[in-house]
Amino acid sequence: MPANPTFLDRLKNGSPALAAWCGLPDPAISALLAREAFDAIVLDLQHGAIDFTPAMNAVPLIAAAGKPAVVRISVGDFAAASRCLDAGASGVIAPMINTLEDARRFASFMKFPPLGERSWGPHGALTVSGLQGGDYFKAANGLSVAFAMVETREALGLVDDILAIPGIDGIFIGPSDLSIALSQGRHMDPTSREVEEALDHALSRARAAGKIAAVYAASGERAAELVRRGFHLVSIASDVSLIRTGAQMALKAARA
Ligand code: 3PY
Ligand code: MG
Repeated sequence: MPANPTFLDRLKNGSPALAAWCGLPDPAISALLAREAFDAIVLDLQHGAIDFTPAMNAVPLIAAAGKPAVVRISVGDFAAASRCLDAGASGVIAPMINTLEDARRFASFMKFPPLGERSWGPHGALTVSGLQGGDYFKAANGLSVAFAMVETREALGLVDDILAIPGIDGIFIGPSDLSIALSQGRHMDPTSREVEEALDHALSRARAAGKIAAVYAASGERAAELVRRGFHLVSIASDVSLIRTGAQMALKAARA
């Protein structure tokens, strides 16, 4: 690995990365989790209660802890992907990528020409990266990791073609939505047999394409299992569930 590895180098060549998953609206929460031993912090703008401005305020706080910030944008809000990068995010996760057109549009907002069509304005990113404009421009496409979410039957069917798009660095699998899709709306079970098979398939296709395979895990135990299977990046639980689990454990101990 290079002496100053980018987030992409780290994911490709380092040990599997574990990310915290944050949706609570105060940037202090993601800043606090960034000081724990997580390798990255995800800010969830799709389902989290955190809005765009506090999420962008969290990015430099996460960077100050030496950790990459990764933002999950809302469905189809590809223009927000460029703004997250402008603020200094190291990666963006785009949910519900169901067509090649979705994937191409997402990639185009993530990468500067000639790869994509990102426009210039990296105000926070210059501070976070410590680079001057011209140097940032040269490095930027390698500094911003584009994750296309695979969480529907359509995306699973197109996984090789999504992975083949030059500006897409990897896939991020959403096992809950995938379970709803694969069961045709019959259940939500992120560890169902069909989901497990789909996870193995998508993981092996990403590895064959030389791209990143990332996935959401509801618990530390599930994250350990997914790391063992070979995922490069696994996000764990959420800030909400970490608070609830901590509270339940403390109360259980106090009442024992
Ligand atoms: C899913 O499991 O569907 C996700 O999007 C992960 O949060
Ligand atoms: Mg989902």
